[in-house]
Amino acid sequence: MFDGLKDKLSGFRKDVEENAEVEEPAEQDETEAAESAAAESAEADQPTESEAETVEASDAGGASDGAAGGDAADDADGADAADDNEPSTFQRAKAFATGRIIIEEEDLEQPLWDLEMALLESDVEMSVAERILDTVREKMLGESRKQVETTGELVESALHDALLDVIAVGQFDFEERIAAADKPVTVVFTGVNGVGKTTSIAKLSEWLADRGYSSVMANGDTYRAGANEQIQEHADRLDRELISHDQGGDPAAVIYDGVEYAEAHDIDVVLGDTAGRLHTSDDLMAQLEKIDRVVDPDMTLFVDEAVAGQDAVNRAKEFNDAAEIDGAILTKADADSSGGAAISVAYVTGKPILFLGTGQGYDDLTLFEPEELVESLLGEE
Ligand SMILES: Nc1nc2c(ncn2[C@@H]2O[C@H](COP(=O)(O)OP(=O)(O)O)[C@@H](O)[C@H]2O)c(=O)[nH]1
Ligand SMILES: [Mg+2]
Repeated sequence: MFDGLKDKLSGFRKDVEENAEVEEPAEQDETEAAESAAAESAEADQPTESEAETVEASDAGGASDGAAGGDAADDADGADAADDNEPSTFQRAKAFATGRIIIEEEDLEQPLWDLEMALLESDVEMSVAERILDTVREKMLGESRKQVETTGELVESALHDALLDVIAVGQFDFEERIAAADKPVTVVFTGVNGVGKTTSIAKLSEWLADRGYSSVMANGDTYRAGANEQIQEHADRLDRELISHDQGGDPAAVIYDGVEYAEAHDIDVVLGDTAGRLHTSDDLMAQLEKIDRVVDPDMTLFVDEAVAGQDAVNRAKEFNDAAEIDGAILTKADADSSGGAAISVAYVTGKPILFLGTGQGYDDLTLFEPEELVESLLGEE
């Protein structure tokens, strides 16, 4: 799951690590020291060979313009290796001990550009990619930089915060919401055809049963031939009640019947399926609007497939605009390596992803945990 994105994020870490090494404070101090020593020796005109400082100075002068020349340079060469390395190693150790890693803005430019390209290639929505970059830049260059031991850690902590910031938008505890709501709780599922709405209803029915909640399914997909039979099969297998009308009937009426059934039989949750048609279809949107009016669902969940990437993100936005959603279920995450939809949907809609579909079995529904996802994206394995 999301392996492609994982690789790209670790590519960014490596990029920054390579660039940052050049800019550690130890190296800067050394350069400054060499420069000021060189200036002193220029004033002194003829270098005195006895002092280590002078050896370093003539060394630096020789490297830049060869002005030191002559005997002094020859002598300096002999002492070169030892004297040149010692302060640098010492200072570098000191820099690591204090945990200060200096990363200059220009060192981040190329890695950040590469990261942006990688995110966009992974189907992360543009505004989401930009937000991630802004956070990473701010965390890595800002004053509030944490004390960390390595550049890798600094990158990881910046990426962690940046990803969590966009992924965790609007998160709430689904089970708590169900527990707290007056029963029956009516949940309506929207989304285009073939993305896994009906399967997700069956899975969620099972997920709820595992937590002690009873549920009834109501087939508001009165549009598609065979829809009743398909959901009936799930209901039979799971031993759930299904409320359905004939094909062509009024979806709002079916779900309304589902609510009445739940009230009469003390059922906790009504799971209302709807027809998946083009999100641009006025007819469908009118249907959803009627369901909203007649049934007044407690929750509307938008379902789409993670593998649809950018398309799923766009549809989430459009469905949310047409019939406001409370959250999303991303299916087929088991087949998705890009991870773009999983990262983008919440930020773009302002509504959280609540579940991931991770296979075709009834148990293949995982509660979406932003922190867990971020950790797995940044994980080593
Ligand atoms: N691999 C995988 N397949 C899924 C998942 N969810 C649904 N599917 C499959 O996607 C297809 C369409 O699902 P369906 O529930 O009929 O979609 P609907 O038209 O939105 O109701 C079916 O073959 C499902 O088995 C998932 O999480 N992973
Ligand atoms: Mg269906």
